[in-house]
Amino acid sequence: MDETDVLDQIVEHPLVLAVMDRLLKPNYLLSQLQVIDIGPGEQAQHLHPDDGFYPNPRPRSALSVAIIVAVDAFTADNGATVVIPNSHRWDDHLPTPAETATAIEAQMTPGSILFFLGTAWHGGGANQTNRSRMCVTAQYCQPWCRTQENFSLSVSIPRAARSSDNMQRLLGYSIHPPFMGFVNGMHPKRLLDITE
Ligand SMILES: O=C(O)CCC(=O)C(=O)O
Repeated sequence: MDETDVLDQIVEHPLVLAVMDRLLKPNYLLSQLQVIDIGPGEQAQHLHPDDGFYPNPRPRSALSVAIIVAVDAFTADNGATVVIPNSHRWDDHLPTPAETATAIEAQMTPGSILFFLGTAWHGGGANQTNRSRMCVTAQYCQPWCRTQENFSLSVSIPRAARSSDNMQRLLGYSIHPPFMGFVNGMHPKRLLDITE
């Protein structure tokens, strides 16, 4: 078992994929997968949109969608993620102090999921407690975008071969029509057949 196998069930949870199916084009990709632990006394993270590194000017449709799954309860004082409502519609400006003041905390019970578009301004909150606040976060992007983590290099072909069809698709064993993602002129899943 690899270290992140346990997270597959979150990445490909039917509820999560159902939302991604609505918001992204077929054969969207897993862009990033992380565990984030905000320790006691940590200051609030700078607010940011997750897909800001794609240079296309705003306002625009989101090129990615994020989930944050609470492992610990998210509370007002332990670093719950804060999100600025409607900021996914903004142009390229930075949040003003008045806009920053409208950010709301995503208070969640363990196991709850926060979904937000990659264009939405958000950040980890300040942890004013003496216990850490852990979450699992994943980002999914349009099938024509470059992913943040290069999963086609970091996940071995044998490991991909024993993953589910959904995971294989999310890791890049898929084609965005007419032929983005091909390998040697063939569908990339052919690589997995050869391994088997
Ligand atoms: O941990 C969180 O609440 C948010 C983290 C985040 O937005 C990030 O690391 O980009």
